[in-house]
Amino acid sequence: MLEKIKTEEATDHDTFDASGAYQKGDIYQTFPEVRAFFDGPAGDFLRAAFDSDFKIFFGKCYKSVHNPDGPAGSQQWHADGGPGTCVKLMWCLSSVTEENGAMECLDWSDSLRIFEQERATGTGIKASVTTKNNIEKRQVKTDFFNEAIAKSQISINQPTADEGMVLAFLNNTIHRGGFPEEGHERYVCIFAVYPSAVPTPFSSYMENGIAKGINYPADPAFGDGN
Ligand SMILES: O=C(O)CCC(=O)C(=O)O
Ligand SMILES: [Fe+2]
Repeated sequence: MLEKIKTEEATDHDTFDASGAYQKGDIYQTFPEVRAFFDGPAGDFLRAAFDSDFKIFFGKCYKSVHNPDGPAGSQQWHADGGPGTCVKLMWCLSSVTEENGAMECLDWSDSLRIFEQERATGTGIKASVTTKNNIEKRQVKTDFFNEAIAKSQISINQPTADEGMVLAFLNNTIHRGGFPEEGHERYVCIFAVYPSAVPTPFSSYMENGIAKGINYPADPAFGDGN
């Protein structure tokens, strides 16, 4: 899949959009590799982890490159804030190294401790009351996470590996994308998946794709019956 993308990139200069997202088609519809991933090992893993069927809320592919302005967005400490059952799967198409921005992740127990501190200090509430927009609100939380992580002894996990590594993490684990150094780049697919009461609607994915629509599903039965 990475070879195909790189071949495309060599002739096309708009394979990825300004945010780094692949924009030459829905990745489920475009890449048989993505379908095989869920038909095979990812599907087996998810059914075992959830002890149920699974469904895909969204999937995308993106390329991370060095940003001279410094870490931004998901490269800052955050939790995704979706329902607690949401698992993120990151499928690393390229190798991931500290230099090219391997993701960093806290243990769940450390994430919970920091959320407890956040609640005790009223940081989230203060941010909602005193700030005007979501970017500022996010920054207040990021500052709080930065400080909480810096002053504690908690360990930061940063798995690195050759291409093909798959990371699974609870969407509310505190994490951040690594920051690619100059001249380094990283290609990954990211999927948000949920447990499902009905078998995975693969044919609907093939028909409609798995691009992100809304931020979070309002209903655990989203997509059922398609
Ligand atoms: O690009 C990264 O490593 C971070 C990804 C991330 O924050 C997410 O998928 O929720
Ligand atoms: Fe995230």
